[in-house]
Amino acid sequence: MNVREAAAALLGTVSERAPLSEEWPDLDVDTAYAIQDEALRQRRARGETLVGVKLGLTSRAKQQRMGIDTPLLAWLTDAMVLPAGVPVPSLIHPRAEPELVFVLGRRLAGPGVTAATALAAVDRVYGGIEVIDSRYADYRFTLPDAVADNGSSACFSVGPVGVPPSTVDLSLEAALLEVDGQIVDTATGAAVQGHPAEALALAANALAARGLALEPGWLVLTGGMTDAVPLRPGSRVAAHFSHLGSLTLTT
Ligand code: 0L1
Ligand code: MG
Repeated sequence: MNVREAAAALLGTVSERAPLSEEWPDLDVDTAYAIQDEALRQRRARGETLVGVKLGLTSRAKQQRMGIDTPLLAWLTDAMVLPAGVPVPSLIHPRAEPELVFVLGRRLAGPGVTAATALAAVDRVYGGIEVIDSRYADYRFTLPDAVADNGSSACFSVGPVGVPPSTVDLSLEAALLEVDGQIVDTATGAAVQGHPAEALALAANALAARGLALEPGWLVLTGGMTDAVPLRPGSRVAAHFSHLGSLTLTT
């Protein structure tokens, strides 16, 4: 299997499959990002538009759940945007997680980006929910597997309230995660690398190592604040943020 074949195979996966690393045992992280980039190329060839990036595995809750302590980056396209009120499409085994979402006002290029310089490039911050859907059975994978799978991305929804980042303390911004009316988890922005701007800086610096930058207008999902919860048929998952409003996903 080569990079192009792996990207096409993962893009075409509609039910659980074995981790890529089982048939490609020496798959490394750099090759996995090449697979991710090739999958983006194939998505664009079929008409999708790049709208930003997501970080994954930026909180301890997520790292402990997945047994991987290295954050990852993945691409977001317009096909992944779930407008308010639109039900989550049928997926393999979706899980939902609350995230803080930045919209960039200007280009942010590493290396050497700090949390402060990162935050200065942000136009607005929103609350959001990401729906992840690993193509791998039981969400069991190595870091290269998850990178190749574009960070388990499926779709995401951005909440109704966007504010300039200077108007809220994002380390203290709280999210309550609710499933069918029950609060199942809580976290503040500090769960994400100490401050979500640290995750944004991490993204800019990691992209710089690949000769890329974060572009104006891009969305940046900074990573699940809590562990992700299964999104079962008929259930409602809501995230309530302290200053950034609420949003609800249904199936
Ligand atoms: O958004 C995420 O945190 C996903 C990272 C990839 C691993 C996973 O499926 O949790
Ligand atoms: Mg996420």
